[in-house]
Amino acid sequence: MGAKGALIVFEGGDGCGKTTQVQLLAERLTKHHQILLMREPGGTDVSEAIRAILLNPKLSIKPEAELLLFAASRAQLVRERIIPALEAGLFVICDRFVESTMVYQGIARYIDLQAVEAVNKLALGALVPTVTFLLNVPCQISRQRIVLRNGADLGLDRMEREDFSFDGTIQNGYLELAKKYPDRMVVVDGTPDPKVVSDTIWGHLKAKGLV
Ligand code: Z5A
Repeated sequence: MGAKGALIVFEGGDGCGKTTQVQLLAERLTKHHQILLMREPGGTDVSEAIRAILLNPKLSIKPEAELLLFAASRAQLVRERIIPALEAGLFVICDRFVESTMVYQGIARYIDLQAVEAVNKLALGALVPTVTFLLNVPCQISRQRIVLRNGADLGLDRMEREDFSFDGTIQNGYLELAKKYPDRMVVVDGTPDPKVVSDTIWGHLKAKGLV
């Protein structure tokens, strides 16, 4: 594909601190590189329209349809934004990516993982993330963070209303994936102060020669 930049992905359950870490990394990286921040699902007009469908609590979406909607959003994002940015030498930081689909649609929704991988591959083409950070936070702590952030009524979206979001399924699913793919995923303890987590991530990027 000839990309010159790097694709840095943040993964983890709801409230694990991805968005916080994306912002902190962006502040540091921007002193060294041109960057592009993306979130999934979203990031293009088409992908944001799909996001609105996917997170709408009024809709009941079948698991296979959900999988394909996430993949459609990603296929558009990859081709319209990510690949051109990488080819222009930018560092792209993405809040969620293919591992979210493996865990939420594959593990939590019980869709055959090989089918999920095949769909992910179609959405990605030849693109491979440079590094994926998994922010590991126990689900009780993530839930407390969401309660603190959203207030007692939670204001949950369609995915956050699912039992699996805060019962350990997602956290354990991610840890299983990280064991299976140690070359592409780096597990980071997401429980300390955000600045400490950010320093750990920076250390990994340094060790990989990316910063
Ligand atoms: N989904 C899927 O099923 N399949 C897919 O392929 C993809 C996604 C791509 C997207 O929701 C949903 O789509 C998601 C998975 C599914 N749903 N679920 N359930 P989203 O984008 O709206 O939400 P999210 O990705 O789950 O992010 P979030 O809820 O906003 O959480 P976060 O970004 O990980 O955390 P945060 O916003 O940085 O932090 C949460 C709070 O904790 C906030 O108040 C922070 O100030 C606080 N925080 C952060 N870090 C710390 C530390 N270190 N200590 C203490 N407090 C902290």
